Amino acid sequence: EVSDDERRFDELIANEQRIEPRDWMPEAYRRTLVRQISQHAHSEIIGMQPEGNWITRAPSLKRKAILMAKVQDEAGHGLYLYSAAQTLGITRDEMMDQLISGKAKYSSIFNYPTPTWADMGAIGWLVDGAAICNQVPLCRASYGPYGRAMVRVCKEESFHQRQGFEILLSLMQGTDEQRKMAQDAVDRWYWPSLAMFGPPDDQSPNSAQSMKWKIKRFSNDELRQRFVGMLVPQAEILGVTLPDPDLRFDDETGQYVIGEIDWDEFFEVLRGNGPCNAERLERRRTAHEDGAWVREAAAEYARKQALKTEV
Ligand code: FAQ
Repeated sequence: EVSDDERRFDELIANEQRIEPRDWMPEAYRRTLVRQISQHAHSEIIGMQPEGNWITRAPSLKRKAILMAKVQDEAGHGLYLYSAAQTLGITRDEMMDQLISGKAKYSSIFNYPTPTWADMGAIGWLVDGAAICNQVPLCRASYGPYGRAMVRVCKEESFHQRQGFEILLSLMQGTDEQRKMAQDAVDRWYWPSLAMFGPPDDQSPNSAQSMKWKIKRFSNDELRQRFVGMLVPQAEILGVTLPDPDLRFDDETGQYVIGEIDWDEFFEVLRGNGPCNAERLERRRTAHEDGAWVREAAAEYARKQALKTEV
């Protein structure tokens, strides 16, 4: 027996209209959104660390200013997304507890180290490039606050992607040593950036339902394909080699055929065993504890302001 509420929800989805916070929604839809949006928010916040590592060592004042702006954008995206998740009934404290206790997932990509300056280029080009491919369709997600948040986030991500490309381009026009550094960073980030799109479609338990609900618009493999198609001509311009000897364009299907992704490595990273998982979480935990006084002061200020308006 389908209730009136449910019928209306199904109609909104079928008509490409948006679900808003006060609308009735199935519990599972709410849960899926909280899961995806909070993981996305956590990714932005943890994602500040690999690049934060280079702010004090950027090679020029200009590079430093740009990198600082980018990392601040990521903080903004995180807060924006936490707010979107809060419209679904979860609190910021609950989400933060899930993150620092290690229960919450965040993107696998941020558990890899950034040993050289070229990593800033590779992150911008590959990681932000993958983020854009994944997030542009999310601008049309059926849940209003999430879709609208994605519009602004995507605009900023495209600036991030270009700044990464430009870092790599400068290095590739530099000395042999700089070119080697750029290629080495691309070699290390290429495969993990392909894994960002999530497991292959036949091992993606959430995809089918999320696509029915029009949260996701394309499957993980479809978006991965689109990403590789975007990278190939850009790699040519840069003069870097994508580290996949099996990569080729298949004229029959009109698609790129890519080599085998190391899914064992991906699932190990998800289990907490990537090269930097422990370090990333520890950093976040310490920052959270060090910031306790700010939260207390803000709460106390709010309490006093409320008292003032009462009299
Ligand atoms: N890492 O059934 P599916 C950025 C999990 S961009 C970790 O396919 P779904 C910008 C998945 O959660 C990065 N876990 O799941 C930036 C699920 O586990 P669960 C963030 C992953 O949700 C750039 C399980 O595997 N972007 O931050 C990953 O339908 C530079 C099964 O997977 C987003 O979050 C992974 N890579 O599809 C910042 C985009 N992939 O929850 C700083 C929004 C999958 O059942 C610097 N999210 N899992 O326990 C999405 O589009 C989707 O959630 C997917 C996964 C596509 C990530």
